[in-house]
Amino acid sequence: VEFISRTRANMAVNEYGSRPYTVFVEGNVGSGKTTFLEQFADCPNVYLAKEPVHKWQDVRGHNFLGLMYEDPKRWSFAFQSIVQRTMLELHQTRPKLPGQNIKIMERSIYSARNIFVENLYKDNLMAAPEYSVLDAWYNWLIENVQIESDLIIYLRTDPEIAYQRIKTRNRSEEKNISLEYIQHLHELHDKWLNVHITDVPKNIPVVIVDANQSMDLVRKQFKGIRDLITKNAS
Ligand code: DCP
Repeated sequence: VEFISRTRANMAVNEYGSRPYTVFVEGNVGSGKTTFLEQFADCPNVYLAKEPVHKWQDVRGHNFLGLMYEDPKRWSFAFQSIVQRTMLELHQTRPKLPGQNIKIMERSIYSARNIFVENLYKDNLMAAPEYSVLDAWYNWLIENVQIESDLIIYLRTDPEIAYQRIKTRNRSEEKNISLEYIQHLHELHDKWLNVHITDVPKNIPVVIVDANQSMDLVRKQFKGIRDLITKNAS
């Protein structure tokens, strides 16, 4: 685990009804975000805000995740519009139970925009006019809606390893995903969270986890992060 910076961000009182200590878990497709989140499933003080992939797979009967991978030029704009909206909803969601003073979110509106939308546009899979619509919405949202955030955890994997995991898990929509696509997503994650060429929103501290090892070993690193989150939130 490597600490890039560790300034304590704008903290509020952490009691039910007030702002929770908010963590975003970021990393490539197949980096292990779901496994990371699972370790907190039994923590009474943690509210898990999981990425709503199932919602993208069924929007009034339409599987937009599938459509996007089948024909990205036709569907990536519609798909990313849905993602942006559902991510915003997740940012607005408050812990459901008393005592949940920590909120851990899978991804954020920031990675939707800076990684996925950016990548689709750069790879000519999204047209410039469509990109500008999403960008205008995004800019308006981050200016006008308070996106609470205290820490980013970056599960960093080699693209080859993420690719292998995607193949192994065999999510039907992802069957034609290419290694090149995963490499591009990796480069954008790294620019954003590793070398900070792209701004990290509000200078949130970033913890980088080497998520290349087997999930058992990665889980061991998680313990340190778990302690860090608990300590920061108390
Ligand atoms: N996706 C996308 N655009 C976004 C967010 C996600 O195209 N803005 C796609 C990529 C994946 C699927 O949605 O095909 C789920 O992506 P994630 O990487 O967020 O989730 P995983 O389940 O792949 O994460 P992990 O394997 O790390 O648990």
